[in-house]
Amino acid sequence: MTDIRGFIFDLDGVITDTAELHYQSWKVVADAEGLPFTREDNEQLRGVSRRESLERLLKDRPMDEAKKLDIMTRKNDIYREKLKTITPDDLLPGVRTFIDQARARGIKIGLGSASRNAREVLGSLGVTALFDALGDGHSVVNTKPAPDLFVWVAGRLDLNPAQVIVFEDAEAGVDAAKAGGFKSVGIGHANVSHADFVLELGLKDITLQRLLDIFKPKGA
Ligand code: B16
Ligand code: MG
Repeated sequence: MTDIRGFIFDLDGVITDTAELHYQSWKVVADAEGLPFTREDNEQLRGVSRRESLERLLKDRPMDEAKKLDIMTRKNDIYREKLKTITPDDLLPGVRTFIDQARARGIKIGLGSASRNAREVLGSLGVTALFDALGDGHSVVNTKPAPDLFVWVAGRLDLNPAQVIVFEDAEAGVDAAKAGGFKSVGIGHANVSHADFVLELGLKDITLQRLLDIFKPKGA
């Protein structure tokens, strides 16, 4: 095992909770299109791209590309309006302290979010400057559960995956971390039990030192 030199954080569900805003936005367009969509359905959209979200929402219902683009644009316009309400108070508990402590220890910090709005959200949260590398929905072609986004961020941090812990709230995100050879911490209790370690209550539930101890190489 290698010493941990970097952390890559997912955004929605790890640093802040935009899932409800995604839900409300998809709900408006789903209702307008007569597509059934519930909060439970929304859980299946965690961590997956906007396009994959629409595909899951449609299930097997056929739709031409122009219509899909129209729906994705409408959803995003609504979502971006809602993002205007985000402030530093929307950081999830424990996040700021955890990242500050990690930086003080020389651990490099990356973002690995599927969202194309991630930079704006980080800015509204007032935490952009804490990140050494930002990977978002514009960074790579293959989205989670492909490992590409996390590998791209690790490259920017000049680290190997084995030196990095990925923090993820989504099944697809933990799958991506594992596929890339990263260590993983699952946040929450929705389908992340295959992570190396699970924090049901989020980053407020652990100190930096304890987490590093958990991932310390055996015998070190
Ligand atoms: P956008 P994450 C993901 O964020 C959300 O969990 C997911 O619900 C959303 O579809 C995806 O971002 C794309 O977002 O429409 O803003 O590009 O968890 O990867 O930070
Ligand atoms: Mg997420």
